[in-house]
Amino acid sequence: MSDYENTLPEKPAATASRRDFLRLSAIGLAVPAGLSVLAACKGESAGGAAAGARGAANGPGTAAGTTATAGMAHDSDQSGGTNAPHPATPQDARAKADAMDAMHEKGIKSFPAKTAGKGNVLMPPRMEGGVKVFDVTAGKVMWEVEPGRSVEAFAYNGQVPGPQIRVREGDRVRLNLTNRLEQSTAVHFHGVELPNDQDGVPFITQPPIKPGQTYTYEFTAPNPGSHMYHSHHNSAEQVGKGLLGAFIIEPRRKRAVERVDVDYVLIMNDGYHGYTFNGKSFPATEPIVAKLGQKVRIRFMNEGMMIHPMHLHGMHMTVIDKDGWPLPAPYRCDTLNVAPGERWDVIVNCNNPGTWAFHCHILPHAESEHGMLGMVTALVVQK
Ligand SMILES: [Cu+2]
Repeated sequence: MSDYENTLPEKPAATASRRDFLRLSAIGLAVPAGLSVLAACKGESAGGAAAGARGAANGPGTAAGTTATAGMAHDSDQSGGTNAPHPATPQDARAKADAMDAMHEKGIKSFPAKTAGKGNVLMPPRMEGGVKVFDVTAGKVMWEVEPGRSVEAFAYNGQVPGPQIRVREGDRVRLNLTNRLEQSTAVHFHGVELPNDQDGVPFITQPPIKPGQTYTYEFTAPNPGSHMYHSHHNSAEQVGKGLLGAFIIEPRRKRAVERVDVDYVLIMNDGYHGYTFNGKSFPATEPIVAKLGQKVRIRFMNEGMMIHPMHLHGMHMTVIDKDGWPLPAPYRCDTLNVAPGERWDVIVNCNNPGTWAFHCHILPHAESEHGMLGMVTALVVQK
């Protein structure tokens, strides 16, 4: 990052162009240690990142603190909201624009913000007589969704989403679920074609797992693909609060299209914790990082209750799998609707360097007048 900071003017010029704003925004994006962010955002295509910049292009600068923002949020000028014709003087408008822009900039520059706890961490199995064993405990925790906002969560092994489980087609798999919640639960393997008695639905295929009990699931991993595991008991609350995770069955033989450099699981939720990717809301979401020329596979999984059209800037996605099943004819898109329960696997050929906004395109899931929020992350393509 410091390489790019050196190239910055001390203050953005009052007549800064939208292109300048984009360049500055990209510099504010930090990535995990050892990685650097490209500042080479290419102008007009990063529209989402520039949303806050549109009102700031003209006129002399007047510094405005965040205290000036109350009027915007609550419409105290009775103008009918930010979309209505605004009666304010040009000076007032400029001050308000600056205040709004400052909030947007602050959010973007804090990305990726540090929070306590990380979910969706790959869980190595314990081998027991040739069986891959996963010991999972469901319990209540406090979970930091974004800096300073901690919520009650139901978590597998203390993580939201629960640990990422990967096995291979044909593996013998055992999952021991211990219930430390104050309500019963059960685990359903979503998308996995199991014998009926392993399906995890209380009163249909098994008794509920009561508080304090441990219950064992065991099966041979069948159809490969991007699947999920989650509670199937009082699930609006239990899944909404975090009892969910990725359950990936690797195929015995990979297709050529599956040979990728980065394999990323992106789980969406929209319940008790707000709009989240892998248990975190922007700016605490995690950027996806690749090098120029690399191939990234993204496995979208929607564990929420709403659709989320995922939109990638700068490059298209090639959709290869739906619910773990290879598509007969992969197709390209830049916006992919992911409905509750669905999994979609896409490949991104990272041929366009820069920091690219990557977000749900139901706009209130991604942005407010205070800046970006919720279902926003970035795909960083490093030169
Ligand atoms: Cu959405």
